[in-house]
Amino acid sequence: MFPRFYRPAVLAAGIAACLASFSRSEVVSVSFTEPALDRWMYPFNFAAGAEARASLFAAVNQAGFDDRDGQLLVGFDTAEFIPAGRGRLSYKILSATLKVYVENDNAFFYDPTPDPLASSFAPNDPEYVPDADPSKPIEVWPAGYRNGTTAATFLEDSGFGGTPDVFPAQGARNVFPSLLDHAQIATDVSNQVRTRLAANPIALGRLFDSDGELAPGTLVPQGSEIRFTLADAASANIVYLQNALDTGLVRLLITTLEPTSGGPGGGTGGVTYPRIYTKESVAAALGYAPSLTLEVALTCAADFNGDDLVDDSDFVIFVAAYNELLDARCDLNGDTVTDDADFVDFASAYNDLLCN
Ligand SMILES: [Ca+2]
Ligand SMILES: [Ca+2]
Ligand SMILES: [Ca+2]
Ligand SMILES: [Ca+2]
Repeated sequence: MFPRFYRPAVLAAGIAACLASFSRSEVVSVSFTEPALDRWMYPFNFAAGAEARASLFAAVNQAGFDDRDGQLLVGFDTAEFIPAGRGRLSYKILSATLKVYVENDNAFFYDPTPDPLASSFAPNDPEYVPDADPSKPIEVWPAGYRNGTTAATFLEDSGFGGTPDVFPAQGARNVFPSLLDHAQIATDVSNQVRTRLAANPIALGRLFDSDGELAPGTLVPQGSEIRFTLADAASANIVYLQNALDTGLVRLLITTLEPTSGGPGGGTGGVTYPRIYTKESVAAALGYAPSLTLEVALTCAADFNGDDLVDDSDFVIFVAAYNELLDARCDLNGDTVTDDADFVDFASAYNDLLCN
């Protein structure tokens, strides 16, 4: 086992390689102006895939319903523009931005920061902490699947779910927001309040109108853009996104823990949760469909930052994953962990310097 942060002298030898042969690997920039599929994932959505909007809300601790009750699934098929099947580590995601648009007007407040999970507990719970700012952030998560469904087989109009854990709909959904381990095994976070499961989404939505980013705590006007920055090479979720490009199927779930106080799911009072335009909305013609913009460098596996070189910058990224061990970010031999075997592969590529 190499000591953590150990850097063998042999690694320095590659620096002298001639840059005259430098040739930039392919960088693909593509914008999808609407998704291949978008679907309101709610057990009583009887127009699956054809609905013009999706309500995002929670039914926290309501037996028979998931904590994250109303969710929006969005899917983009990327293979036509970004060749699939090159191997996960060939895809260096330089930027990835998902945008969706708010359908309702002044119904909820802009919360751009994470809320503690305990702020969703019952106020009489000993672990409850108050929410420090109004509303809940809007989150995007990797999609996980159950009941034999997959990203390839679950279509916009596919069935919501299978047999529920608790009638009528708890724990039933075929597609769910997920916490992924290093082997990309998905755990459903739809009930993370009642199960007290700590997990982080890929990103929180930032909200913009034509004047720029909204001020936190203000009511959100209709037509506001919800912007998710998906790519952060330091996040373990980068592995999910790279796998998605390798299969050509990017599938994401947008959800919030904002509870219903009206509308579907019970309760009284007005709507206090976001509603999002789908591609079927009348407004889609005005550009309100969910969109995805990607910039991806197709480079060699050990070039972790996608600049076509395997150098010290990549070593820094390697060390971060190596120190986690149960982390596939720099898993060059495909066994789901980043360890000494990967270091040997990395050192070889480092000594070559140029991707080949
Ligand atoms: Ca749809
Ligand atoms: Ca809040
Ligand atoms: Ca590099
Ligand atoms: Ca490995």
